Amino acid sequence: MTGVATVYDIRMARFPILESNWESCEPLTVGKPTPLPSGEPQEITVTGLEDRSRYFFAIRAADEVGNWSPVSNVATYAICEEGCQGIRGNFDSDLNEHVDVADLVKLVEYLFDGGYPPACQLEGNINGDPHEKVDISDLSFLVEYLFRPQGPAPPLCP
Ligand SMILES: [Ca+2]
Ligand SMILES: [Ca+2]
Repeated sequence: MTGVATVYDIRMARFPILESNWESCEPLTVGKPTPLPSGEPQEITVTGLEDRSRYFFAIRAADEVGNWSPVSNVATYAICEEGCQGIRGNFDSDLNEHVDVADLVKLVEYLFDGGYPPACQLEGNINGDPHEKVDISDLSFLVEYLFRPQGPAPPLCP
């Protein structure tokens, strides 16, 4: 909180970053800033991110004798260059555009367990409501589609 750190360790992952999975996150080295005094804004530009993906970023700092800070707050960023594809409902943004139980799991996590919205927001509005809301009516729509023979398919992407 005071002084100047000696070095940063900035990491990226496709999953939420925690102390426990820090070592499996990818270190960002290109353009990594040299620490400025505490409180000074700094930035790094990350390139080469893949479309239809959500990324997480966090940082740790160390002093001159190698005391590392805990993992920082975790920033997240989703890329959806191509937008919604095919029918809605590919909540987990899998590249095959399948709408299946994996999407149901992600939707339940998002609605009830602090999970993240889909990389492509429109994919989450599975029932295609005009307000583009993602809520429990999308959950019931998806359950009907997946488990009831007469359940209609999600509408096409706009
Ligand atoms: Ca999917
Ligand atoms: Ca909806």
